[in-house]
This record gives sequence, structure tokens and C-alpha cells, in this order.
Amino acid sequence: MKKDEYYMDLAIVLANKGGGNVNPNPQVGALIVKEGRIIGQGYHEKYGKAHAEINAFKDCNESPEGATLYVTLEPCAHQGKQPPCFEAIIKNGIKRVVIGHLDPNPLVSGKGIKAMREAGIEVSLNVLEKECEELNKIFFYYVSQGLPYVMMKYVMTLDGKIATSAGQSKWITGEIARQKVHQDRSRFMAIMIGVETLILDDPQLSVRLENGKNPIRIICDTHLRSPLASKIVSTATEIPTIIATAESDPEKQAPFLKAGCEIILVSCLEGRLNLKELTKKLGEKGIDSIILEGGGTLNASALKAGIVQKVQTYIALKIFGGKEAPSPVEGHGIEQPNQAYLLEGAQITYLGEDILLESELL
Ligand code: AOF
Ligand code: ZN
Repeated sequence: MKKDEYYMDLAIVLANKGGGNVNPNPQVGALIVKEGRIIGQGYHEKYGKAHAEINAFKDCNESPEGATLYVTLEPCAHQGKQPPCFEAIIKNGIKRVVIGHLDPNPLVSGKGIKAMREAGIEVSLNVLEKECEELNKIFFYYVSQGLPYVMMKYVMTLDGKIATSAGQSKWITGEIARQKVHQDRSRFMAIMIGVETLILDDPQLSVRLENGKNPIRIICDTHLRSPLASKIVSTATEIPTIIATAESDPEKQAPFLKAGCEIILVSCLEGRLNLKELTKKLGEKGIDSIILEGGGTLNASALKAGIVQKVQTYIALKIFGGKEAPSPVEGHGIEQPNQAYLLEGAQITYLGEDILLESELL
């Protein structure tokens, strides 16, 4: 591995430490190298707090003058919650800046690079660009589209069942796969289910991990049928909970508001919530990422509405069988194979006795 790639790889490891704590901002890592010695390192630790570059300067154990700064994302050039980083880079006498990926944020894009070059700093671009893009898939999508990045996740048997014909789904995968589910939940800002799943499974959708961060829970409930006694509604004062509904009657909404839920009013499309409109409203609220956890009817509507970017399929080496046993995507489905939703880039991870297959919608 070449020198620049080697240090950028370390900066990516640093950036990853911010996962789950910086949304809807990017995960960023920075490393300062002088004469072959790493003299400072930092990452963006918390939303609204110091940027990675500033943390790396604070960490320096000797003067950064004449050093090279490795940073996974183009340094910012705007006054946001934090001052512009390119100024600190110039002020600290950095000689060379190596950047992993450009920042698509219109407030930032290209401006800092120009200013740094004008100040005589050598700027190298796109080192480990693909890896740095992978790091901030959510941020890049959100900042360019204004919509949350939606990952449809389901757990199924080899014969494509998400529960038995008696509706039982605990458990399909083993412990290692379930740990991964909780790690992902603490990295995404929100988690969404349909009201049928709420009624049938009564889930908590919380994170059972040490220092895990609970995602905002979103229930798609066209006619406000959510049981007030459900685990999610009854804990809405502890974990933020949004009910998306087309029911505008204040009397029907009142008990949910009293329970601590937030209500987002959405119009109906063919008798179901307009999911495109809902994701737009969630994006405007600053929600950059959603895990869609079913059930099959909501998954079908989400695919049809074109709001899904990624599909995560956990496969257990088991067979349930049963014509009535539910599957991950229901609704009417398509009629001709050439109308299928197509995905690409299958990534396969072995998690104990289970398999995780991740792919992206074309
Ligand atoms: C971060 N952390 O390490 C870098 C960011 O409101 P602010 O000042 O925190 O600015 C946020 C924007 O700054 C963000 O959208 C991104 O474009 C840029 N870079 N942000 O939170 C960082 N380098
Ligand atoms: Zn910055």
C-alpha cells in the first residue's frame, strides 16, 4: 500500500468511531503526519461539535508546521455550528493536505480547496475515494437529495419466510446476527414499521447494546390504529416516537400526543400513506437515515414508492414452509419477471450460522 493510502486508511478507521453520534453530519477522520511520524489524530465525535481536523490539531504532540494533513472529507469552508476548518489548516502551517472525498454539501464544495491552494498548500484529492464514499453513503445521499437513506432490512428462512404460519418469528437468526442488527440500529437515525407489525409483534425497536443509541421510532399508521398500550407508544416519552398518519381528527390524535408521540400528517395514495411525501417531511426534520423493518405490506409500498436505497437480507439456514407463512415483500407484486426491482453489488457476510446479504437498488 502506498504511503498516502496507508495514512488515509488510518483516517477512515478514526472516522468510523463517530458512527451513530454525528448524524445528519458526516463521519470524518483526520491524521497529521510529520517526517513519517503521526503527531496528531482526531475524528468528528458528536453532531455540532468540533470537526475532525480541529480535534487532530488539538491532539498534536508537536508543532504541525510543515506537516501533512490526511482527512477523509474535504475540509469545510463555511461558518456553520463550527468555524471553517480550512482557516485552521492555513493558520497551523500545514504544507500538504490529502483529501479522501469531496464534500457534496453546496456550502462547502470546492471552496476550501481553492483557498488552501491560494495560500500555497499542496492539495491532493480522491485518495481511497471509494472507501471514503462507503464511509459516508448516508451523508452523501442526504445532503444531495434532502431525503433520508432508507435501508430495508428483513430476516428470513431459506424458503423466504419471515415468520411461521402461526405468525411466530422469535428467533430466526442466531445471536451474532442479532448483535449486528443492534449495531446498525445505533448507527441509523430512525427505524420505521407499519401498524400491522406493531399490532402483531409489539416490538420495542430499541438498541440492546452497551452505550447503544436508540433510533427515533416511526410508525406508519394511516388510520391511527396503533394500540396505546403497545410497547412503543407507551414508552414514547423515553424514546422519540413519530406516528405518520392520514388521520387529521384532533380528537383521535389527542391520546397519542398525550402519550408523547409526535404526529406527522401525510396524504393518502391509493388508500395508503404517501411514502414519498413522508420521507420528504422526515428529511426536512433532519432525519438522514431510516431502517425499514416491515412488514411485508409496508415493504411493498416502499419499493413501489421508490424510497428504498439498500436491502439487507439476513438468511437463516432453516426452512419453515407453509403457504400462509408471511414473506418479506407482499402487496400485489409484479406480473412479469422483467418488471422486477433490480439490485446490484451483493456483499456477503457470514454471521455465525447465518448469512447477511447486502445490495443496493439500481
Ligand atoms: C462535520 N464534521 O469533521 C467535517 C464536516 O454545522 P457544522 O459547522 O458542524 O458543519 C457541518 C458541515 O461541515 C457538514 O455538513 C459537512 O459538509 C462539513 N464538514 N462536518 O460535522 C467534520 N469535516
Ligand atoms: Zn470543518
